Amino acid sequence: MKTCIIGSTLDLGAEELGVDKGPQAIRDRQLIDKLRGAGLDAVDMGDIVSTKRALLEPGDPQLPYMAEIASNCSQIASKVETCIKDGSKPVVIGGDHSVNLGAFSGAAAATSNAMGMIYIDAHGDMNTPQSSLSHNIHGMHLASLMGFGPAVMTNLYQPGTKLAKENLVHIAASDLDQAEIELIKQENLQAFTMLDLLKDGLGSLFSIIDNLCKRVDQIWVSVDLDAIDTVYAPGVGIPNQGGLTYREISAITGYIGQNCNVAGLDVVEYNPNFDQDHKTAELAIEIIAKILGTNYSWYTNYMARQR
Ligand SMILES: [Mn+2]
Repeated sequence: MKTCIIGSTLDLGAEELGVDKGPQAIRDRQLIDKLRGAGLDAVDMGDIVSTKRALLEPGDPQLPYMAEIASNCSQIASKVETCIKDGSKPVVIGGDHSVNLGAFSGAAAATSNAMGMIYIDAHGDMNTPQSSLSHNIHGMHLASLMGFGPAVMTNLYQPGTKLAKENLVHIAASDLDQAEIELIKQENLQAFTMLDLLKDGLGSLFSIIDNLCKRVDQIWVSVDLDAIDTVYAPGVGIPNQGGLTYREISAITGYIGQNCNVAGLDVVEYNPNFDQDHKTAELAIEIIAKILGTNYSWYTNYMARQR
């Protein structure tokens, strides 16, 4: 299967932390070789480089650095659209989570059919400039893909809503803001929280994933590494002490890869400054390979080296 790797150094949607170094740090763990070893025909398309924060004016305090974020996201969208139209699966590596605005917009543009999204994140990313306390754009873009937010976001790349709200499944939320809780309730959005996972188990989640994957033609998967417990994924901006275990994230991503028609994915918020022994980067590679339908794991990687 052809796979194109698209990096983005965008960090302007978050606090200045180091996620701009994410794509290169993941490449440095032999990303391309490992994906090829798993049977994927991976091609590195390079990075979409964002202008450094120090060289920019923040602009509108409600939407800081929006112009540069929109520019980077539009370039991501264009590459993602081309990649899908070429019969390949794009993998967008962030950068902060606002890269998902570009990635999903490009994926939606590549197909006239309904595109669903499975969104794995400790946070909702469903604020608007009015409701956001931090005003960081990486906390707003998911709402904007569903049409809630300022026109500069909702009409990015192409005018109009990119994601029908019934085609979202949000997984692993533990830290939702009040405005996000209200939006989920009011719009009847599907959110399977950490509490739901503890209460109902993975079986219930898999039924929800099955329903979505049967209903739409293709699925985009977005993985914020901060959904994963800090024991397994320390290399993120917001460490999560109650996040998904290795067993859970590998089961969920494996299930998606085996049971859904995945159009592409993004893996975001990797911060090499906080990683320990590269374990978050290695996990990111495993997540990518699993969502693309391979059985990649430490074990299969080890066995491949024995041949
Ligand atoms: Mn996020």
